[in-house]
Amino acid sequence: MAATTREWHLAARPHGEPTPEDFRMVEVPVPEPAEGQVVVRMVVMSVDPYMRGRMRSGPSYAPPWQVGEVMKGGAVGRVVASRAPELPEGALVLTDAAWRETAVLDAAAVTRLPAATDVSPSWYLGVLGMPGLTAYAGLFRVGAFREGDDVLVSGAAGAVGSMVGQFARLRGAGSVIGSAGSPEKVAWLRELGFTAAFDYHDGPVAELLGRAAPDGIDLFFDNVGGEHLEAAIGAFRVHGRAALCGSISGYNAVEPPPGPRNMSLMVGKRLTLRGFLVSDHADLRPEFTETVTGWLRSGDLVVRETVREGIEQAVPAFLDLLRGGNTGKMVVRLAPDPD
Ligand code: NAP
Ligand code: FER
Repeated sequence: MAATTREWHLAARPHGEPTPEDFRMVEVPVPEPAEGQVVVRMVVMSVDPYMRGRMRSGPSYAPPWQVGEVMKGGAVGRVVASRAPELPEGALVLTDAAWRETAVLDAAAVTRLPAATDVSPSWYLGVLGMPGLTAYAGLFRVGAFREGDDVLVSGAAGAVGSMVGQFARLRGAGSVIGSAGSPEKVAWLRELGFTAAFDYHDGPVAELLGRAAPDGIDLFFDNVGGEHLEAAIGAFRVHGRAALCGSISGYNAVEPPPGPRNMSLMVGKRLTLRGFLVSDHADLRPEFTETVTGWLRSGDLVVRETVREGIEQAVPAFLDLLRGGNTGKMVVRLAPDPD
């Protein structure tokens, strides 16, 4: 077993866009596991937009990372030594203990996963994990999706957005319109079966949306906020609904970004704009897993990932994620897949 592990610490709280200097990689000893603990070798770790919020001090729904301490985040790992009978060596587990190669964890703090079969371990960080459940809960419960709805998804080529658009299509949306940040992403959205897609860099979002959805939209799944939200409010039909999932266009902002200037339309259009957190919808997990596993088995759902290799790449992967360097879920592979 490795006597030391490399791990990433928060070095400084960023002002605006994070830089490599805000992080530090350190090598620390791996302690001996106590009774009831396991040693977990990480196979693949997640980098996610919400982590930008954890770099900030101050009140939030998630506790901030502490300067000088290891950062936390989702990962799938393999038990390489065990002092907990319920988690034998070789077991595959989901943990929130990554940004490191090896961790000693209480058995109660990890979730055992099925042995690797036709499911890639990284899918538990994406389509079958937190982002997939976010898409499912946000679209079907928060957004109250109905067959025939014309649906707009911002951040549509990302981990959450690419699932939202496909889930809507599979459940009989009237149309699915996606917005993303490059021509390649737009082309991929068309391959996925989106009815229309545009690159939000190509002009004012309201104009691009007006062309993509001239008759308006019923439901908006928003990952981006700002100009996208204003454009959607303008494009809504009466009784339009928005599931507010994220507002990544403002995550690095130093001043609060301007709000939509057309909120007065909400009254006449009788709009519902509803924010949500995936953690409030854990009760949907069994239904979500069954439905999405079915779509994966039938080949109806396309999964794409952007995979970086090695713990050294974790920070560059995170910085790239915030700038749109990923298509589908961004993950960092730390060890070969278990057999
Ligand atoms: P992701 O979409 O895979 O990756 C982030 C994407 O954001 C980038 O690929 C980039 O794509 C886009 N982006 C970055 N800056 C942007 C800007 N200024 N304007 C428009 N797009 C920008 O990430 P994810 O994990 O699926 O998360 C998507 C959203 O869901 C985030 O807002 C996240 O915070 C939110 N989220 C919320 C919950 C919840 O419980 N509410 C849970 C999970 C995720 P482009 O190339 O298209 O710009
Ligand atoms: C969670 C609730 C919300 C969580 C992530 C989020 C990792 C993400 C929120 C965001 O990106 O805005 O429990 O778990």
